[in-house]
Amino acid sequence: MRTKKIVQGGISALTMAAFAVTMAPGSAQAIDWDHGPMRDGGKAAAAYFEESGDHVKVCDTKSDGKKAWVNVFDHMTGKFLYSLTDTTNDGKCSYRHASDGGVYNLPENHDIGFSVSKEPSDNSDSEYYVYFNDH
Ligand SMILES: [Ca+2]
Ligand SMILES: [Ca+2]
Repeated sequence: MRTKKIVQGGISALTMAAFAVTMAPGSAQAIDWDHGPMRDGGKAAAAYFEESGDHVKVCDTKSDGKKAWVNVFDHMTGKFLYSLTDTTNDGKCSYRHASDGGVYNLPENHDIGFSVSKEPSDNSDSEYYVYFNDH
């Protein structure tokens, strides 16, 4: 038991060190997220939404060999807009912004739906979130 505890402590310190290193470059983007983390039931994915600029972020939060996946919908029309995925649980995330144009420029004053899951072949834990995009 005693040995096991020491090993766990070592792993956790390493994880925290890796987290601190990856936080530094990310903070330069300084997006103030309105919503999130939006998680699937198994906590394998975490998605975020910032209405001003239509920023969407998804992070893989479980090393299970499956991608973190968010599908974005116009909840008022039911129209599917786009998918965003993050492949590995490495502290880095995937982003989309209104400045990417097209479907990534989300409709203003519409409810926006976010379906958060693992890759579609295994989305049994998917969760759905809706936010009104009014700024
Ligand atoms: Ca994963
Ligand atoms: Ca990642």
